[in-house]
Amino acid sequence: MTARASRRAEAVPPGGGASSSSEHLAHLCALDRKVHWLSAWTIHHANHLRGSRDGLKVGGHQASSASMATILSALYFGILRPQDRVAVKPHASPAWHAIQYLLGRQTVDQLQRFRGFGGAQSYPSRTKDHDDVDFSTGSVGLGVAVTAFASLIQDYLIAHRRLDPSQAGRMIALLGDAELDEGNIYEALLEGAKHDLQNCWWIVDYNRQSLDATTANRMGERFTRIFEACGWTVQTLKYGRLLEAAFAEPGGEALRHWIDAIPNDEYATLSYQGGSAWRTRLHRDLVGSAEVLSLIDSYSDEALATLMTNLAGHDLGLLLETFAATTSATPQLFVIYTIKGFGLPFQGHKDNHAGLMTATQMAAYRERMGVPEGGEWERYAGVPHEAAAYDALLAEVPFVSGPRPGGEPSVIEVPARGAFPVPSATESTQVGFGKILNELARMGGALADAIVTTSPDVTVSTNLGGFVNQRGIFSRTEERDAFRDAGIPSPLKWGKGPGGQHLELGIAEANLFTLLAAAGLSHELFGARLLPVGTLYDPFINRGLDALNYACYQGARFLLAATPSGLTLAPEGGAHQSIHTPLIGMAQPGLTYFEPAYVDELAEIMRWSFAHLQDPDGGSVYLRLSTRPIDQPQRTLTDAQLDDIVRGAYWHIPPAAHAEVAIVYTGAIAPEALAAYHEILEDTPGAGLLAVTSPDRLHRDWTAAQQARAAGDRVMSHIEQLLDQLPPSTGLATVIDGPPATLGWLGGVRGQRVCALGIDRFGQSGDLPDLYQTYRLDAEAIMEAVAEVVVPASRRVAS
Ligand SMILES: Cc1ncc(C[n+]2csc(CCOP(=O)(O)OP(=O)(O)O)c2C)c(N)n1
Ligand SMILES: [Mg+2]
Repeated sequence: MTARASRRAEAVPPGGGASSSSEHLAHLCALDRKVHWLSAWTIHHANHLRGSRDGLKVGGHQASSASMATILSALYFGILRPQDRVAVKPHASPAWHAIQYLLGRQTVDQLQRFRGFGGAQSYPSRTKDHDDVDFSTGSVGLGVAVTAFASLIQDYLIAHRRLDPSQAGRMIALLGDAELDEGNIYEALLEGAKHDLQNCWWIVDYNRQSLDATTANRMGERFTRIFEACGWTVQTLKYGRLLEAAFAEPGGEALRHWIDAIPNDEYATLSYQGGSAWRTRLHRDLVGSAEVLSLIDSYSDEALATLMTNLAGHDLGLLLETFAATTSATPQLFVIYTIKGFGLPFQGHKDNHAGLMTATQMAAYRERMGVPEGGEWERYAGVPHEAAAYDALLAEVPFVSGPRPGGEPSVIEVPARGAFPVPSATESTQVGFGKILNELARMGGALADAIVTTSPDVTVSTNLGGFVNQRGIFSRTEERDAFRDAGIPSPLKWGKGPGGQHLELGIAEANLFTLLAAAGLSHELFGARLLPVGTLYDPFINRGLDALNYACYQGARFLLAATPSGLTLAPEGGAHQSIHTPLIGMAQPGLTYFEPAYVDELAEIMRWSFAHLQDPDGGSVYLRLSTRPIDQPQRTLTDAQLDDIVRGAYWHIPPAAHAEVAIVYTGAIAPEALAAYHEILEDTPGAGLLAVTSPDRLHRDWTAAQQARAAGDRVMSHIEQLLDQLPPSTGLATVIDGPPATLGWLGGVRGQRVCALGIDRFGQSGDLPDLYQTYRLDAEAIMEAVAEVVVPASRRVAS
């Protein structure tokens, strides 16, 4: 080895750029080393030291954390301001928690319980973690998209003068490169382009590895073209300053060409193998190029390995400079080259995704990081300077320079009972929904002003038109309605402007739910409460289901009106008829499902919903509505009945004490239930007719009462109280335009016989009489169900 080679042999640690000249940068590099160390140690502790009671692998991603740690350090220690919001690549959560720990926002106890009960969560969680997660992540792609919609909501609040422009933050997503395969990212990208997205950064940890293997070659350039086509600025950061310096030396250009051209998997292989493998390969490929080979040979093996893996994502100084220089509001895609597992024994190995260092490897890593045994959790163990220097630096970090937006949101009063219009004699719940929103818009006040409606290209067909006509469509800039200007009649005003309260989306239902997630967190993200109301066709809930789940998981608050629904969509046929959505509504945490039959029920449910959306213990609401016009009961509901409607059920016609049977119905099938009821009265006098407005609330209340009783409380659930009015031998015939299981469980409440009607196969086009008959939802079928529970089939067959 030459003298020159030994001079170059100083290994550059993780985070250390070649030009870490200033003391400040040196301190930051030391902190970045702590992030690398603490994230690896947190995972190691959870897997190897905490002890296991169940034999399950605890897991955690040392390689993915190491890949992104320096990007996180640059952002949190130098770039972010309190109003910036970040969605962190889910499996880099240990690195993020380590940073919060260094900033004094996370405890050792939480880190020590990482992935354990009550400890730091595996993937950042707004609701479960204690250290102020901005956006939950986990299902890759969704955390990326939500930042675009949060930015749109931020613009909305600024335009509505509910957020000072000086408080505008950057909405930032940190993502893995394989995450870029998720289609929902491109749906959000297109929608963002339509809404003139700004203040949004997506930062790709471009390690060219997915979970399974190395990823396809040269995708970076393709992503650039896609994003640029959508109006984004793309900044590709490929090499660190060590490599850039080497490229500037004689032979350096050849080295750049070589490294630019090497396939991803071969680069990864060499990164794993280390110095001598690099040398052998470079000699083989560059044979005859004396200049470059002499450049290469001026490095020791160790220094060569350091040089060849000196990618931009591990150069803290370069990252800080690049981010700091990015001041434009134009959305930015940063493609930042990294190595998965950087600095760890399995760096670059294609199988490193779930790889864990062994105890021996961890001990070696500890030594390399200068951390003494026993000092593993110490904040500054292994740093070269006095703790006070780091304390001072961290206290000055811009991210902690002021309070974050949010705080106690205002509570908006909801209208009193009876404030909504009386329905027409015959009406559908969808029309009723539109009229109620229309009336709210007309009435004005804080509630109407807080509502923001949105729909994926079904605004008109889900009856949002009345609200939109009165409140306008949102756009940061004024856009005139060309049809109106031309004097062409249209029931809808389609002009747009900054004061508009409707966000029109393209047909991408995942975007609807991701927008609802962002808007439904507005009070927490921006300190300004919105009451988002989204509409879509019920069958297309499936289309955005993961985004819906994501919105609920984060605790977002919104009202979802899914309409029309069920087989009752008759002529639209099987592709549009929603079958299993009631079970989604029942099973989805954070979302309360209602399916009223009548508009007076709907009015009370909507009133309750606007309060529930704001209740700290509340949640979101899903209304499953219908376009089927049905005769509305001419009645004035009592307060007790209105309470029961919201609790999930009421006796539409109360049973007599000796009732042999009760018909139980949910939703638009009410006329068939009523018709069957009148038909059976002669044979089964005293029968009851039970209206279930929310199978979900009923069921949750029932299981909650069971739990409470297990804990010694003497409580009865609402459904137990209602069914208590029947003799235990009374049979139940249930019917819903949805899965029979939605109501079938009612038999378990008091051990009653049940015959549950509903849909369990795909529908088809037809009119209601044909379809209801074919799928056994008509009065005839309900009467047969009654016969089944009054005289069980076994007895009928025997007789
Ligand atoms: C929707 C979804 N599908 C699958 C997974 C499982 N998964 C977690 S990370 C990952 C791949 C990660 O690759 P990349 O995004 O490049 O991140 P890296 O670990 O390389 O930094 C997969 C498939 C997931 N979390 N979410
Ligand atoms: Mg990757």
